[in-house]
Amino acid sequence: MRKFSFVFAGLAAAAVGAVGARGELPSIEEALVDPPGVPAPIHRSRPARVIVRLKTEEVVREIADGSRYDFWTFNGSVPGPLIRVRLGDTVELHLSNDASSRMSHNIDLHAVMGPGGGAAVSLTPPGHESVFSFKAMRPGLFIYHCATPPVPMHIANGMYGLILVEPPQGLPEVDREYYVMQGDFYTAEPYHTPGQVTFDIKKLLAEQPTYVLFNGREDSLTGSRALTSKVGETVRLFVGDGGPNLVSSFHIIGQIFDTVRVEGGDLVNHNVQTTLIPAGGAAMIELKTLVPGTFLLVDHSITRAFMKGALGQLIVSGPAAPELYRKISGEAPASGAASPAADGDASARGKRVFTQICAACHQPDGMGLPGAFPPLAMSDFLNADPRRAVGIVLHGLSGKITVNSTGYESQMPAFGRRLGDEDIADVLTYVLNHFNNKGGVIRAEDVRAARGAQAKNSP
Ligand code: HEC
Ligand SMILES: [Cu+2]
Repeated sequence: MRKFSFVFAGLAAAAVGAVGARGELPSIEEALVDPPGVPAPIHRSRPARVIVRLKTEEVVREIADGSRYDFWTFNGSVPGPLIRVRLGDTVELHLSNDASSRMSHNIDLHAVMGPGGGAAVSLTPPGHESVFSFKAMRPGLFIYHCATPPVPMHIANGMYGLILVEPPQGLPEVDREYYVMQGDFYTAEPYHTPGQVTFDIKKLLAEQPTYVLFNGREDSLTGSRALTSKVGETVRLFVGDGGPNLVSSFHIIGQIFDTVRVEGGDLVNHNVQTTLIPAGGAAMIELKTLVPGTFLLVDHSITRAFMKGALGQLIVSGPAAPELYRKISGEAPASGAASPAADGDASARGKRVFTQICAACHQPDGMGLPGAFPPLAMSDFLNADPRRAVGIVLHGLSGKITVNSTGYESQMPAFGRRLGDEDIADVLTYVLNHFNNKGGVIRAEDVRAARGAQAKNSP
């Protein structure tokens, strides 16, 4: 971050030199970046005229692996880019609407003091542009969103983002900054239905979302797209909630927030486990990552995290810190000659994946729930063909199946993107060697091979 700031300070200085024809204020063109990225901190001692260009675009994108949705966006991403200005800046906002759009769009920024937060002067038909300016008169982290009727629909389709108004002295320096926004999505089709899925007004009215997501897509912040940090570094998260309906009980499993700028304003709280983020509100969160590992970002209205997609990862790398966190003893590794009893790591990982993911549906005791989730305990279906289970975890399962003489016709989501080969191998090995199942080993190679076979078969 330090290196970055230096470069940015140089650029800003160059731009400040170029005082525009408008007079007093020097003009700066804001360089926007895609989420979860954030523009570099501002190192300016004076206000400027900051030119921000946003373009509304209606784009078809994946909402989850294999499910596509027609998003309405600012600059093609959900959320739109984070805008970063300084207190006292005059922001000149250029809102263009792509010629291919079907809808008119506008923008309401909560950082604006003026009718509609700018919406009153920015309604823009497809192929047109509106320009207005406002002075950033209060510091803080603010939402922006489209406010074109029907407002809830424009927001539900992804039209929101954040604008940060830095105080003159800037924010405390940190090693990393990230940008995360929660939103709720309403599709006519059930969670994880493959193919094109469509907006559902009835679910919107009932405030019963199909998906609750960070950054507009399930798994937008997991695996290779996870947020990262190193042991000993400080991380700042700019977290917003676009809604349209749900508030977020934002939490990171295994972390404590050192500092929360509550609701994005001046109130500073410390040592916070879960912070409430209103729909149409935000929070600035700072934490120091002290222990290596994978930490899950969740809405702690936890059904949303494990069954509607509100799950991200912060992966912290670096040396173990046994003085802060270590295992002293635990249950014996999986029993049975065929189990990887020697590999305590694999067994622990298998159990962890089961607890964090599978238990939500199949229940902690593996017994399932009548009429909804089949048992993994003593499952004749599983034991008949353990390798088939690799494909089930990778790609999900739907349609009628019979487990221990009971029929189920439900849907299991795919975990092929969220879980790595080892995770899947270990969780299945764990399940096969617990809950009175028959034992057996699934190896990471088996999972890799199953992924490869799928890739060859799909068009
Ligand atoms: C969101 C709920 C959900 C989660 C989470 C989930 N499953 Fe399932 N699973 C189901 C449903 C529902 C079915 C039955 C699908 C059907 O009816 O076609 C199923 C079926 C199965 C089956 C085959 C049936 C049986 O009972 O043997 C296996 C094996 C299985 N799941 C393993 C797992 C594993 C391992 C995990 C964790 C990585 C997991 N599931 C996570 C919902 C879930
Ligand atoms: Cu709109």
